[in-house]
Amino acid sequence: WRRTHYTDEIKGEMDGEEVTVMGWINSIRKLGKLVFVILRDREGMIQIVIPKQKVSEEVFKIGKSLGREDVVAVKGKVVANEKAPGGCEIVPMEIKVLSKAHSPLPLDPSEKVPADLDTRLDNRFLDLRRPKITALFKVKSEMLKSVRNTFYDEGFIEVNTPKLVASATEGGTELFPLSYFEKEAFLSQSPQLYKQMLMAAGFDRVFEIGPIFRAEEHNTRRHLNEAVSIDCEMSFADDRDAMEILEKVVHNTLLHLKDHCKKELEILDVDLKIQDTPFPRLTYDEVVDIVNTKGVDMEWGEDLSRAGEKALGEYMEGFYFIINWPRDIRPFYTLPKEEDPKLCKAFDLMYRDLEIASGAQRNHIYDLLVDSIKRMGLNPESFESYLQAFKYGMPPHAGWGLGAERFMMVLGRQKNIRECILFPRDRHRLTP
Ligand code: ATP
Ligand code: AMO
Repeated sequence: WRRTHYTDEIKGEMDGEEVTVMGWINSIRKLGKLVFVILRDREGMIQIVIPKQKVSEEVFKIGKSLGREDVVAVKGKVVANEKAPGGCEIVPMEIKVLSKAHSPLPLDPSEKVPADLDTRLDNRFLDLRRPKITALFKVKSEMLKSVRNTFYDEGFIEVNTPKLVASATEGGTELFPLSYFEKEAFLSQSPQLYKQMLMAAGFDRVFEIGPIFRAEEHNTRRHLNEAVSIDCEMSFADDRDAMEILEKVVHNTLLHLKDHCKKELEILDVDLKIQDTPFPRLTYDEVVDIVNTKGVDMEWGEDLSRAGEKALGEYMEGFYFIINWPRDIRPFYTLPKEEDPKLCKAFDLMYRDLEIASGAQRNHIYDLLVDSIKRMGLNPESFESYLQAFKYGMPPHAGWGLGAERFMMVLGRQKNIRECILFPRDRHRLTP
């Protein structure tokens, strides 16, 4: 047996054609001499109608024995029928049960019975069968494809850097330690140091799409302990160049999804708005003003609090950048502004109240970088192999990291980041 069609490829015009479909029993209605089955596969659903008089005794017997979520192959004839959902159905010549499903089901993939998020995640493989959930991951796949395409079009090379590392990059508190033979090691929080070293290697423009691990203690709706980061780094470039690439990546993704994910966006009930570039740029000073005006206390030099982000989100629509950040609240690798060394060349990309990316022009001068590391209370010795790369010819460079799941929260209008990853890792969840 070989599958000839996905369910969504079968149309009324194919009346009389023989097809073979494979999938799950989404629902089943057994009337005396008639069995109605809705068969589901990745692309949709189709009705299989099994009338006792029109099929063999064997087929009718199998039809009667089917249960929800059994996996079956159906070989049959397409019948155009206005009463059938989608305008056509299949009358089977043969049915093969490929696997029986136990009952009762721990979760109802047919979406009739709602379940809470924990139950859904505990039974994620069943949850993922639901068309709304499948749709989100198809959109994620197209998002990643579009992001890659933009990078390739812009002359970036795709790279893979180590995930077992010896030091922190984004501040020391969020690391997962592990033992690496006789040494201590960590799971990588960010490809930061490696993507910069590849600038010293002369790779000019690199990108990486890979996992990052952060030991966030708290459960929030926008933090995961394992996430996917879309990272890039570019040489002979400054913060503005990096922001332009980020705008292109976002803008092209919106266009791509609008074009290639019509069905999925409809299932998700998302009406994507294509926002023109350039995106607005707010300075950090403006942000402090806005947040305070909205009644949330924020002193100059503080990071945005959650309340601050929310206040800002009420004020700003769509995507926007925050630029001109105070140097002291950004990582050591950020380049201070020459004209005002209290500030630095860092930026965040926001969508309303959600940070989806951060980046910066980097500090590429060895002595300044060592000073910065010390200034942050870190020990330059623990960055020795990274610092070496700045001694023998390091071009000026800039880059950013965009959280794939945060981006998906925006694109798929999801309120909880756990929805945007297949098997989330959070404070309490390590299985499945
Ligand atoms: P970055 O690492 O660049 O800061 P991020 O998106 O993780 O990126 P954070 O600054 O960590 O941003 O978080 C943004 C807001 O969320 C801040 O107000 C911070 O106080 C709050 N926050 C961060 N981590 C947690 C957490 N684990 N639990 C609750 N709130 C958090
Ligand atoms: P940052 O720490 O801001 O910057 O991370 C970049 C982006 O990654 C996403 N992100 C997360 N998503 C889900 N769960 C988390 N716990 C989590 N932590 C981060 C966010 C965030 O904006 N090295 C720099 C990037 C650079 O400058 O190139 C960095 O890691 O979307």
